[in-house]
Amino acid sequence: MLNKGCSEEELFSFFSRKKGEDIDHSFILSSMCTLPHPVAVQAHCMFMEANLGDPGLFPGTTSIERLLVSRLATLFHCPDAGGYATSGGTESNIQALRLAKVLKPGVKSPNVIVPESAHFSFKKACDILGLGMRRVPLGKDFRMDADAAAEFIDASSIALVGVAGTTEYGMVDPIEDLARIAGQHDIFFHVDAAFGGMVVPFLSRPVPFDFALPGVTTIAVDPHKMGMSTIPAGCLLTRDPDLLHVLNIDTPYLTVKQEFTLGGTRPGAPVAAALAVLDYLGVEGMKAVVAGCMKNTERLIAGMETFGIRRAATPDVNVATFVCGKERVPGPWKVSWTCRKHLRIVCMPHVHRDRIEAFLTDIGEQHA
Ligand code: 0PR
Repeated sequence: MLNKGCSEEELFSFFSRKKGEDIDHSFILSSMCTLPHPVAVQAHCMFMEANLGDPGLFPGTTSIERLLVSRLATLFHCPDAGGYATSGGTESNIQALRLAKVLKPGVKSPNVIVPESAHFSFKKACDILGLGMRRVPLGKDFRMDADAAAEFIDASSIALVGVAGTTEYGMVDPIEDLARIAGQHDIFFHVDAAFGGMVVPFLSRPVPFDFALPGVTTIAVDPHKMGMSTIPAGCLLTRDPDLLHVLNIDTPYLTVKQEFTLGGTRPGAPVAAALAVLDYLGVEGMKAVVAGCMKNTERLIAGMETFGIRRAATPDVNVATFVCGKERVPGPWKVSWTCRKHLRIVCMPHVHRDRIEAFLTDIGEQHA
């Protein structure tokens, strides 16, 4: 630490330099985060000091968290669902599996069944919770094979996981079939809709993935991805409004005497930001954003295919993947590569149509 503090000018010229070293968003094609919506930024700034970890001190912010849960619960066809704002998909997935474990105390060597495409946060969750992880292969369409999933379930299985909007290929698993299987086996069924939860409900032809399906126990959804909130904003929803209370531990000196959250001190700012975007845009506004992202995804796929670069999958959400060598992608663009070595591009709201065209032009020149 500096012995004598520095001037504001020095401080902020240093920060400006450092910010300048970050990648310009107009070249970021690999991220599932995006530039926050202006109303999210404004709301975030209003609630900078709000700590949801001690709700009695911030009753207004706490009611915003409840509103956020209720908006998402309604969107997911279960207005009375419970839930809370998490730091993102990782925390939501950890907490969902923690719930599943606590609900089945007698099981020796418990295991969970996840698709091969599950996000790496499930590996973290299983490590922390001491759970075995059984990875179900994907079908040719990059979706979890529901019949194979059923085969993996045994007496030690405490949870089944499906993904709505996979990280790498943007697929929605056959959630309807998985929900039925979960119901037949009376097993906890968690849907990781961290990405797809803010996309699928706004598609012109939404596929079923939420509480409308009776077998779904919990859903993870991240406003800090397609919800255009500030970071960190996630949400875990439970069909049973009281389910989270099984995780309660005593917090004697706080304004509430028990808590079920993973974090202690929790930021109110991104929660206000998440609600701001939903209320400002409404369903119509979100549909327009999602339609734009899907159109750009389709244009990107069509454009790449004119250069003979084949799609790896036809995605359900705005993630495009290609059979393409690394040498074909020009320098300034930040793209990513899947485990199967496919080029992966996420058409987030900051990836405007002109950026897609600029990328295609660059690829085309490389190709010529
Ligand atoms: N579930 C799914 C389906 C996800 O795609 C992700 C993250 C998570 C859970 C975990 O969410 P948190 O990272 O919020 O805890 N998916 C992206 C990924 O790992 C996150 C990301 C975002 C990565 C921006 C890079 C980046 O620049 O690829």
